[in-house]
Amino acid sequence: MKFLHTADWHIGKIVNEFSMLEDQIHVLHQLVDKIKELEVDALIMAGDLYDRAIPPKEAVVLATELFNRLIKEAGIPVLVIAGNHDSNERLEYGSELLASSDLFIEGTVKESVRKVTIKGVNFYLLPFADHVTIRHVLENEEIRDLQDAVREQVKTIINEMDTDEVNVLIAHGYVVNGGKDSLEESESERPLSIGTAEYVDVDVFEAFDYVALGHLHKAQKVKYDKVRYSGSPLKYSKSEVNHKKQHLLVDLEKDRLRVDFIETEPLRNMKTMRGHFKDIMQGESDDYVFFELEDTHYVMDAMNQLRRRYPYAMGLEYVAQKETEQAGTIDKQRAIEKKNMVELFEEFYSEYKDTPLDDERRAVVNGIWEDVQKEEDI
Ligand SMILES: [Mn+2]
Repeated sequence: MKFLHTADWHIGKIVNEFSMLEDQIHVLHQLVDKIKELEVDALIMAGDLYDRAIPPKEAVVLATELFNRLIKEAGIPVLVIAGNHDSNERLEYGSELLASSDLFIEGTVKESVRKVTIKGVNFYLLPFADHVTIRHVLENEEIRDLQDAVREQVKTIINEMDTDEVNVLIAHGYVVNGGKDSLEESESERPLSIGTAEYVDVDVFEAFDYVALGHLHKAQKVKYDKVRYSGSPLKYSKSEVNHKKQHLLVDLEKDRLRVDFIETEPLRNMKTMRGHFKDIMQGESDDYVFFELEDTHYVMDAMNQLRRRYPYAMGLEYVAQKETEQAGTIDKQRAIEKKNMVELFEEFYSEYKDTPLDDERRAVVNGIWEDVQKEEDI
């Protein structure tokens, strides 16, 4: 079985006021062209098909075109799950009927995880949902966070799974090796939950032969070769400029895994440019550019001037100023750390009252401070 693992298409995404649609049309149609040349048995889209719960109509048109081409022209089944950016219910529209046309879209969480078998390989489709929703669906009050929830969902799969067969899980979220530090994140991934742990330990997925993950925009594996993020097909934030975007071609049999990387050419690259304004204005580019100006003084109307030579200028930062500001803050912080409480109070008093602290008052403050310290010692 050979399948293509992709994720995080985020169709309809807007980055710093630039619509990515043209770029997505370019790169995703190119991907379908490549798939037609490769011998592939299925395509996986592991969540965040769209960027928003209600995608713009152009985004829906593109998704439809791509699915049509994959199924009718390339002749392969397509497996899609909802990510945290998708609307679970909307994504699932017509899903039961589409399944008979080889388009498998799993949007909402159900009591049992949907299984699709293609050429003898079982694919389990686990759409993204928060732990409260999963707790409700599974009627399990012991579920306290996302890790509990996903563990319970995986249990229901494993109970019915034949481990002699090849089993693939498709999921969306943070899967970690020990802690979240094991992952390389990007700015364009939205947090999954506020207040509770949002990550799932990789060992929850031990029983599967391959785990096709979505959510992180940088391609990476998690602890094992068989647990992978494909990453997004395009750079979607400044933090992604150094990523190498790719799609994973997975060749899988029982106890044998080979992963190859399929590359597509973007319409425009996304990059950062650092330097002085006057030097940068000597060049030009049709890429998406984030500028890091080293000038110490603000340049009048800089962005508009830059856009004459860089029509896709995305952002502008004065790095030299930022660095001096940061250095200034650090110096101040260090100076504060060196002072004792009475000195700090003296500063506060003179700033607030606009007059220095006299000896009599200093004695009072000293006395209070000594009492406080005594109490703390007890
Ligand atoms: Mn996501």
